[in-house]
Amino acid sequence: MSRLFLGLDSSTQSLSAVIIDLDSGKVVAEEGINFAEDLPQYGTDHGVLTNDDPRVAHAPPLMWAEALDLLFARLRDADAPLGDVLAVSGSGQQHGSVYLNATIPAKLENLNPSRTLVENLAGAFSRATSPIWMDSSTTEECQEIMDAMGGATAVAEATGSVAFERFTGPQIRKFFKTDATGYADTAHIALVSSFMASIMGAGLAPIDHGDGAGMNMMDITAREWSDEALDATAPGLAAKLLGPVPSWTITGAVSSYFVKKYGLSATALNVVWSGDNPNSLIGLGLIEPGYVAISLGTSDTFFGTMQACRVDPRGEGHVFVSPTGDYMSLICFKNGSLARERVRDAYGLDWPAFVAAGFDRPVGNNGAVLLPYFEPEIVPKVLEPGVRRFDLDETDVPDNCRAVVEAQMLSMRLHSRWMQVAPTRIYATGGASKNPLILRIMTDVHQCPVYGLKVANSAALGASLRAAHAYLTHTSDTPPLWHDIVDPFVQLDASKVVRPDRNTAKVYDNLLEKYAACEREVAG
Ligand code: ADP
Ligand code: XUL
Repeated sequence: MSRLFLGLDSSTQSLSAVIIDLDSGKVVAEEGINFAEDLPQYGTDHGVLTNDDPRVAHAPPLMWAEALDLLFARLRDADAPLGDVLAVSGSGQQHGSVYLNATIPAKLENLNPSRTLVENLAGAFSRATSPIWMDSSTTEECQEIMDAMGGATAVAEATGSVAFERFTGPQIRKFFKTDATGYADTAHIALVSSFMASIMGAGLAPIDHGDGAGMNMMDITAREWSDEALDATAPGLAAKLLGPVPSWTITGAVSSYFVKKYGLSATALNVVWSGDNPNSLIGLGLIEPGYVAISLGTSDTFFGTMQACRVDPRGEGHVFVSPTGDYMSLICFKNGSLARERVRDAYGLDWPAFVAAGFDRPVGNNGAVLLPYFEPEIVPKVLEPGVRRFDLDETDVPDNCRAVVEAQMLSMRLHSRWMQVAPTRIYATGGASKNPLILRIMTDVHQCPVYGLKVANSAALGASLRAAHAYLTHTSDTPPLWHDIVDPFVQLDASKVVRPDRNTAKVYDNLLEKYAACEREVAG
């Protein structure tokens, strides 16, 4: 038997697909479209439209639709087993929003396979471009929403996060304030995820709980739109939204457009999409509280599953809903690889030399602390960039290499305390997760085993696993177990696990106190 499921991932720079075989635990097909390279006519730089105002970041939603046509054509031309797929779901970059007029439902229901998606959807937008997560132009609107709702903490307690510039509510408010006619013409506001799910399912698809939590509009515990938040955002907003619904909701069969044109089965089910972080949580197998991922990319992110809804009192972290129905936390540290690279480059080193230098110093580096705010930092909030050293001389190369990594790992430990989840295993992913110095310091600072994970496209994989879970929930009498679905796809290489040296615990407990004091001095 082989039961196949398709997962799509509409990210900032690309649209990708994986088809998994649930029974063999294998990925059987994979394709991708790069927006800037494959769709240059949209004029984006890495998927984002350039703007004179550096705070503004928008993307053309028709580009995402056209990418869907290109991707399915590639899958079909590569003889991917589209006809055997039982259910489809997807992942969208979080927070981005699509503004549609009253013509959209009819257009979705009548997608004509002899025309392209772009031709089919032309004229359906009340706003030509979509603000995405990189946009930081809504500071004023964030303040207005927080004022209307009784302050930052009140917004965080109600919606899971304080008002953030990139979150959808402040973005909607800005649109309402700057283009009242466009806002009035908007019959429906979708997220990137629900827009793509709407195309796949031939009708407006609801927003799911996971992505809904990234809007500053959903009551995080009731999992309903918060009337208070909607009122603080823009008038008449409830009528323009669909959902929020559990992440395993099936909207119906997939659109006949994809059946006739690309060979999907007419009985394949369309499952609501979610955000990229909730999908990655599943793609990395983070389904138990205490399993945490540290993704070491351009920025570093720290995320994991939580059973209780706990909101960060300092307003630095986010609470989303996990696709399992639990909660998930996410903290984003901007100076991740960026800072490590800057230190490495300052001393003219390559990565092996950086690693050797760091290992040359003792655990705890005799109390040296380096605060690596090469760029403004999100956590802790530091608006004015600057590097600060305590008991550390800039000319001591090995000390600086070790200090930057120790500071970053201590920062993660300090700023994740609010979750009240002691990690029992850490999955390290991203470009820097092959660095042995970073893994050693990570395991010792957190006193927790670290597994290096090689999951290429965790968001698309997570979407395919969510499609499988929704399908099984829908078709079987007994609810499926997430472990049964996820475990075969998350390969832990036991020989590569890095285990903490218990003798280092005390050193890092002490250094954490010192680190926190240094941080307080700089970040307040
Ligand atoms: P993103 O998804 O943000 O594009 P990646 O997960 O691809 O990022 O990671 C890219 C980063 O990985 C680069 O910024 C680079 O500095 C870092 N990196 C690559 N190799 C190493 C290494 N051996 N040690 C530390 N960092 C590394
Ligand atoms: C999360 C966030 C990004 C986007 C794009 O809050 O803004 O991770 O989801 O990847």
